[in-house]
Amino acid sequence: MDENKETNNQELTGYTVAEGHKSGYVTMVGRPNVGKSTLLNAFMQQKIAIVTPRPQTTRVRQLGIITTPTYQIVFMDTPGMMKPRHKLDEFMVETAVETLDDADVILWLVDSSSKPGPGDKAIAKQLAPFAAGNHVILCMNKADLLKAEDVLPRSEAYRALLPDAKWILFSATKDAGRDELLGMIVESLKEGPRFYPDDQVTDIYMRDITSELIREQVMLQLREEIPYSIAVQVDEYSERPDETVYIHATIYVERDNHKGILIGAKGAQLRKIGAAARKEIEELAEAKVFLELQVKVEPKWRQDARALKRLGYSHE
Ligand SMILES: Nc1nc2c(ncn2[C@@H]2O[C@H](COP(=O)(O)OP(=O)(O)O)[C@@H](O)[C@H]2O)c(=O)[nH]1
Ligand SMILES: [Mg+2]
Repeated sequence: MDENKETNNQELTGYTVAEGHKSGYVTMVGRPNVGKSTLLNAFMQQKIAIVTPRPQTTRVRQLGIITTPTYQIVFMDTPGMMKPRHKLDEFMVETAVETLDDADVILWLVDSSSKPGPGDKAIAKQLAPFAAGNHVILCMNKADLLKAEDVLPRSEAYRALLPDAKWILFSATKDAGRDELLGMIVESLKEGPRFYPDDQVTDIYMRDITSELIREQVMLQLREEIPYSIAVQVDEYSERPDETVYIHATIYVERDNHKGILIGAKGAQLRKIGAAARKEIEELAEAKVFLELQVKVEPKWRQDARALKRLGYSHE
């Protein structure tokens, strides 16, 4: 790196970095449920994004920032790419697609334990222009679920969809494969400045994580359509003088009968959701938490541009 560039970098972001320092934005895209958020949390060694066995858990872009003396990687976790059925889906897909142009490296995650489907083919088409520029790593995740005899044909089937991409077969849940993938990412980065302070790990605030942790419990504890048709708004998050945290949140549902199911007999279901969410929030906040939940019906909010905006699902 020449001296001019180093000066420019410092002027750009205000952080002093060593010669040869690398940096870049790395986005994680792919179909719902392939393990994008799991990989982000594993890289970060802490929970940034909520993870459930259900597809379409992630709704907004999440940042995870790793800083070492020699590089800074800004990971972007995105909602799964699929065919939109309503305005919320449209918002989620746009969120993922918009990161492609911002990214220095694109991680295309697929689930190697199942065959490539039409969804993977559509994404491969969208990524082709980026792969030609050498920016895409095909990350064949969940290798732990893959039978030995399937390894070769399966990885060849995925690689054929995007022949220009670099690739790796790994498990987001296993250290070895992840370390190798991190090595490939760092290799792909260019010299560049630091964008965030050394100790910043995300751009998400406790308030936002809180609403995500409540939504995660609804996704884990309820079935069928309900998890997809709820939104959570934190109305109050206050740290009190005695170092406890008071939180009031509203869970929005689309239908009266969903409200009934969410609350449960004598409020038992809502209490269960609240208790589990509170435990998770306490762990992150490192404080005793009082969590009050209420449920409100907001018909068709997933189709309502104004409701989407109020609930934070808008690009404006
Ligand atoms: N067996 C196995 N399961 C995984 C792996 N990575 C993710 N999962 C699981 O796949 C499901 C979806 O993961 P998630 O990270 O929410 O996927 P996303 O929708 O792409 O963000 C969760 O149940 C994860 O525990 C992996 O490497 N191996
Ligand atoms: Mg996710």
